[in-house]
Amino acid sequence: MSPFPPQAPLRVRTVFISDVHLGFNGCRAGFLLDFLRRVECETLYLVGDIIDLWSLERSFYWPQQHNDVVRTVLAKARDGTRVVYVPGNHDRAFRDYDGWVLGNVEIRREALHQVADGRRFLVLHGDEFDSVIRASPLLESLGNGAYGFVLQLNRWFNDVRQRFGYPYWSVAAFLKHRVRNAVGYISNFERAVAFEARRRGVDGMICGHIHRAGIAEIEGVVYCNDGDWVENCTALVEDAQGRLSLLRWTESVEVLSAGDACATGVTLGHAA
Ligand SMILES: [Mn+2]
Repeated sequence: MSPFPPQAPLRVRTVFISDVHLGFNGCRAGFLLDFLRRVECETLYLVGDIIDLWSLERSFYWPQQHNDVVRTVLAKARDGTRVVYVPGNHDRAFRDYDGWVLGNVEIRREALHQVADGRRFLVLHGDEFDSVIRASPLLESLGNGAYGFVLQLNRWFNDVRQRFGYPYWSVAAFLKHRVRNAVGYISNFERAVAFEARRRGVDGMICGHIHRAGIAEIEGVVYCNDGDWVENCTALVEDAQGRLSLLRWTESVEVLSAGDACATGVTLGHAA
């Protein structure tokens, strides 16, 4: 059941969406178009994997609705909405344009967003944490004698980080921090994100990538994942007071998580 009147615009301060995968036939562009046409915001963050260049390379697929999504976003940018595009791994090529403004859309490798109540959130796609997460099951099976492996991983990981202009981050220290919790991929991802948020001295992190929407407070920082428009059709929105909520926008609208103070994370669907 929709908590909003059917035709009224939804007015929020900020909208975060990611993992739209335009150019991939799994994209739920119709629902997204409906959402974009109904929502009014000061700032729209596109948190990566907006255009699926990997899929387009395999086979070209670009229906009218996907074009309409692009046009709707560009129209918002033209009409005064600040649009910030933080590319992901499926649209990695756009990372080369860090700092550029194309069609009123700001392209950023990552962004810092201050919510209305003053808290600062780092906005990035989330594939930055893949290497750490893939390593963890290996590490668990290797047990204590795995230092050589960890150091090699550390070297490789930091080579990648350096390429993207990140400072050094000790994988070993991170693994030590989390290895006690033998938990699944999602939890590892959330913890990696939270660890990075603390390391960077921000109040929280807003990301996508794993196609699993959620808001959770993890060891003093707020983890927000805006989900995706392939399976879950979710958006993260900030209201005028700086509260962050998750919406699922399909034929109906559900508030999955209202206000980010909640300690219970909302999770949906599977990682992708
Ligand atoms: Mn991704």
